Amino acid sequence: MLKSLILPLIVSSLISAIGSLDLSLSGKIGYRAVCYYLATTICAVILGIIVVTIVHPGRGDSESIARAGISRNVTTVDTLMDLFRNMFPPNLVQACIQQYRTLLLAPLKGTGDIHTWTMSHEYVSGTNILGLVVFSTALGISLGKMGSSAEPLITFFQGMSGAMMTITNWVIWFSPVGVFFLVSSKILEMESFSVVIGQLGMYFMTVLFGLSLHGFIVLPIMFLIVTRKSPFRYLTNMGQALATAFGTASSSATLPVAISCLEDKNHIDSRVARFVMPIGATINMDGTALYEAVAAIFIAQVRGISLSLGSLVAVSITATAASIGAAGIPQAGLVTMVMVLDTVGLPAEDVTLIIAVDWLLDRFRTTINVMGDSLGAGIVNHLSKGEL
Ligand code: 7O9
Repeated sequence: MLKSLILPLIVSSLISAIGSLDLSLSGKIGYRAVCYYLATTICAVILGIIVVTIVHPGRGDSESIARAGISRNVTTVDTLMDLFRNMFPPNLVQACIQQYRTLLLAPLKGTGDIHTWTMSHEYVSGTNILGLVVFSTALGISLGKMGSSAEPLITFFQGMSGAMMTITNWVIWFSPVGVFFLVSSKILEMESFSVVIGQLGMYFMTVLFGLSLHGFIVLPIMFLIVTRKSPFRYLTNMGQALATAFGTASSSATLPVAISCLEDKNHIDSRVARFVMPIGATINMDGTALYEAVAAIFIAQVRGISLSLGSLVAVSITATAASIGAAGIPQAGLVTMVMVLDTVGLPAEDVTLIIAVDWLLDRFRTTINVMGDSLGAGIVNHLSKGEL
């Protein structure tokens, strides 16, 4: 139910929020939000690298961990270029259901030439959310510039956005039941908790420790310093959104609930919440960035590869890029992880080492992602108060 609200909600919220703000003010708000996103994501990655280096969960006995094969021919450059190609979709209707993906085709047998790969592309199913966010932002900016002739359209999108929030408030009534069943079905699917956690226990705890440090210490301190208000009261008010994030493992599905908590319980200006949150859900993933850095270094440790300072820097850059780009990369989950592994020269199949606990860690990192977006909305709202 929440997922069905995402598409109309982000499009109408972005257009109406940006359209109803003064152009220079929406520029400032966007700039503040993006600075916060970058700063916190980089903090998360560095924190992850420090934690995984100190705890050192990988003990170099890769044979004890089961392996399976997955392969698709991709390069990091293609993956990142797909991100830019998805930002500017040629057809908006198609963007609602498909994403662009580069294909590398192996040389044909019998043609003599065994070195030339052909580049092609395909459209895979999945909403091209990045393209829609970029277009909605552009439309919002243009409406903001047009003055009174844009008013009917702004009113229309305000109505749409308001209606989606009304439906959200109905759906929220189901959330305790929904979260309960989403989590318990996963627990029942699991063979045995000790099998899952056993081999990967240290790794699991390392990620969890890193995420908690970031979510309960780094981000709240930032919030406290900037706003001088209690971050824990603020986060308690976000409880419903955080529980939904944990239950659904999806920051996009949580978006409607998060906006509702921000506006109704934390009294964030609705123009700020509806502008900043869809962008945050798309590009700001602190938990994911921390997780990818920890996972790559853990796998290197298991394989007995020691990483130079240069590789650590490379990991932090790709993990940051992967978390910013995830929504623009088709089938992101695995692909972005492979991209980070690639920078340290590890093979793609090695993601199978950590797949067993991914579904559970996904829930924790999504919760931190939503926490980061929400605290960011509070910080941007505080900084922009005078101008609003
Ligand atoms: C996690 F803002 C929205 F609502 F428009 C929006 C819609 C869709 C935002 C993002 C997306 C989207 O498709 N995001 C996406 C995120 C796509 C693929 C992978 C991921 C990464 O997800 C996180 C992770 O796996 O670490 C996490 N599950 O925050 O949702």
